[in-house]
Amino acid sequence: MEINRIERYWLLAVTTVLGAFAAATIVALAFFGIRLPSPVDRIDPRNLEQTEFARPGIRQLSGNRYEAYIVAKSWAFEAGPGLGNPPTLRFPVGSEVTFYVTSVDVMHGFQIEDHTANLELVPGQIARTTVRFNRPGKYSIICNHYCGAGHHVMYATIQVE
Ligand SMILES: [Cu+2]
Repeated sequence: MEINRIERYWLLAVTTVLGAFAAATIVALAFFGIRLPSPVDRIDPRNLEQTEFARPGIRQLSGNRYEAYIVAKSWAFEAGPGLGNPPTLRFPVGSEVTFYVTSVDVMHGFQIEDHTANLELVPGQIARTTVRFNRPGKYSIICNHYCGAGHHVMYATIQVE
């Protein structure tokens, strides 16, 4: 079969780009510990009472390891009582926090400023990501998925101290 010279260049270019993407993915997985966020489990968003999300909040597992259960709804992140509105989640420097987040109404986003946490919150699915907070500071959690009229006021704060 005869392949045109220009077509051959295009095939080579496309193969090279795809190979570079595959190599970058493998390097990210193997050396940088980057993991794709994946849904952990499903829940019925109309029936939160039966799930861990009935009491959102921060739980200390051991030492510097924490879990945070957060419910996203139009247009706020609910992270438990006593954290303010919008909530401020406080963690000591060096904490490793696993966030479990779900949405009860429409698609929302969950992105933590300056950290590699970026979840898409699909109603009925539990999204999970683990973040280590090594630097003291104030970091915003924002909804980065347009979710309606109050989207721009949907945020929370993480205070690392
Ligand atoms: Cu939004």
